[in-house]
Amino acid sequence: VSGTPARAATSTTISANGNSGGRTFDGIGAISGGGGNSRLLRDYPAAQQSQILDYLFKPGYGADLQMLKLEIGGDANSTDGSEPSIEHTRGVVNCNAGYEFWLAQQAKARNPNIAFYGLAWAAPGWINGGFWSTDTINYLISWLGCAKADGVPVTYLGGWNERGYDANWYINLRTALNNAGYSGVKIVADDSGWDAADAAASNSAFNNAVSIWGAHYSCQGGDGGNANTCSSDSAAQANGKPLWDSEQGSQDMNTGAPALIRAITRGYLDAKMVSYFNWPLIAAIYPNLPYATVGLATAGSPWSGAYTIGANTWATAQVTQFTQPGWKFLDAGSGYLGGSESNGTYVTLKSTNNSDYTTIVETTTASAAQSVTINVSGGLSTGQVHVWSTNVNNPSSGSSLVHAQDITPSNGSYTLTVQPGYVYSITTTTGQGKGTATSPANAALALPYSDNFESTATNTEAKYLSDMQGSFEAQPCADGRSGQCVQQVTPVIPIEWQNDSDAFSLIGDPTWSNYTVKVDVDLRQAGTAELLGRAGTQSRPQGNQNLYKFRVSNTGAWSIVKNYSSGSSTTLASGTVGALGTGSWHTLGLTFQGTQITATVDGGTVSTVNDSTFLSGQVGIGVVGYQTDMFDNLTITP
Ligand code: 147
Repeated sequence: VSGTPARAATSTTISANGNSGGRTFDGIGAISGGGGNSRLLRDYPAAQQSQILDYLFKPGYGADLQMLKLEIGGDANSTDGSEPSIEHTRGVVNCNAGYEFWLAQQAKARNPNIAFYGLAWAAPGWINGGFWSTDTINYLISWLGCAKADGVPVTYLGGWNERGYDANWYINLRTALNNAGYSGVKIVADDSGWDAADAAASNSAFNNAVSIWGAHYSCQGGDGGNANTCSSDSAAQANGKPLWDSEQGSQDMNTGAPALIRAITRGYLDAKMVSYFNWPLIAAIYPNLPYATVGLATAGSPWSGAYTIGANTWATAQVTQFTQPGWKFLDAGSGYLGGSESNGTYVTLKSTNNSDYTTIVETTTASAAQSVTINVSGGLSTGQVHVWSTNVNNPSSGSSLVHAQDITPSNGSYTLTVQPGYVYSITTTTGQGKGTATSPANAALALPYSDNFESTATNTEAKYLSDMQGSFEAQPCADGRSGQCVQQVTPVIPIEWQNDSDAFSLIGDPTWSNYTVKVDVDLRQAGTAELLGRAGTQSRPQGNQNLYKFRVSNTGAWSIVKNYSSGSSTTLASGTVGALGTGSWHTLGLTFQGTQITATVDGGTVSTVNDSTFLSGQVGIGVVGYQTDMFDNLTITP
């Protein structure tokens, strides 16, 4: 037999020595926020909602997250939506706002040890002095009060997502937290890069105020990239406080799994980072929004209950189900297979009982099988080890979180073979497991669909309605109408994180094609309201979306506008109807039939235009600016 002689397999000896030094592991988390990404999970049918939550949080079932970062909603778009603030107007606090506290309660019910971390992307516009102000500090303390009242113990608090730092603000935040009874809340700075840690070297007051240095996308590649290597800087490593990869990911739930596991192991090896937060937790968003398959799972179909658990869930489980926050990395048991990054990496962590340990080996960059020998010493258990594996390079449900083998060490030593493209967890612990719940089939939302908002509680969001900018919440109807309406309740432009747009909210199935959408509107101030139809692909920022807008103002001025995801727009028709005035109810309508678009006010046709650009899409309501207009009786009929 002739051919290429086989290369000698790489072999690596790992020293699992309980006496080795290393940093403390703080845990693996994910981010619900930055934002709007968990929105539709709230409206899932109870059975599937519970299954999805189990896959994310239930110990021994799925991702088994050890931490959860929550967006502190600021009424402005933070990527895939606008999360509601607890305080739309100064002094009026509603601790039931939005879905983050609900999500945290669900996480805590499944894992009482999960740790919570709050971070703001945007903030309400009543705040004086910009984000780095005393108003914001007081606002964050109000949010902590809501968290406490809602049974969500918050351990970590950040500043402003990816907007750098103001050292004096963090110093003042520390003092204010202490004075308000939150001395146990640890400050993370600055959810951007490592500059804050560098500055702390020559600013002891700042250094004393901060407990953790959290930087974003410290592993190469970031948004859609590979994360082959990670970095922090020497000042951050010399500082002594924990270093966190406080946001990383932005990867498809399946193809992102190799980068996810690399960021965890190489985050420690290359950058001494002891925590990893995946962005985002879940893509519970409409499929026409950006990042619709990015997260640990997807849940974009609340009417059908369909969901998908991604390989990112199983890559996460390979760490979370085999460790606990507070365990220690063992530096002697952590490194590159065969001394080279191209073969893969391994980290070893020991339990707080100084006996159990887990070695995580990833071979995502390897091209051949390798041999790994583990020598156990320094008081660690020499008992049987259990080997679990996930094929992350070519994921399938059958090859995810598989209990592959059990090995009994001989004289504290054992050898196993690892295949390329995998993550292995080699552990003395038990209790791991893989959930078995399955998703129903996906289906479109059937028409006709309507909501008169009567069953929506005051200050909460209407079913399926997903805010993109501003905040739309149920309120008792005004101006002579009884019952519940939906009101745009963000009265002034927020302190934004992403660019401004009109305040608007989307609902429905992107596959809807020919339909009539109607909504009653009450202009509460002078200005223009919008009815949106055939809303399709959205790109960033949120105003860049393929859709048609029917705009009508209190003066009666109207227009039909075609808006593109590129950001450009064209007015298809415009004119004037009888003045709508303010403080009275009117009905706006849009009918799409093939290429014909008909706009109506109070049942009378205002205009018919022909346009063939967008042939299907969702509906939406909005205002041009931030008026607190009211909407009622949304109907979509085929
Ligand atoms: C992050 C934001 O913090 C998230 O809210 C979300 O918008 C996410 C989408 O990818 O983006 O910001 C990033 C900042 C830096 C990188 C990637 C995302 N990066 O350098 O690759």
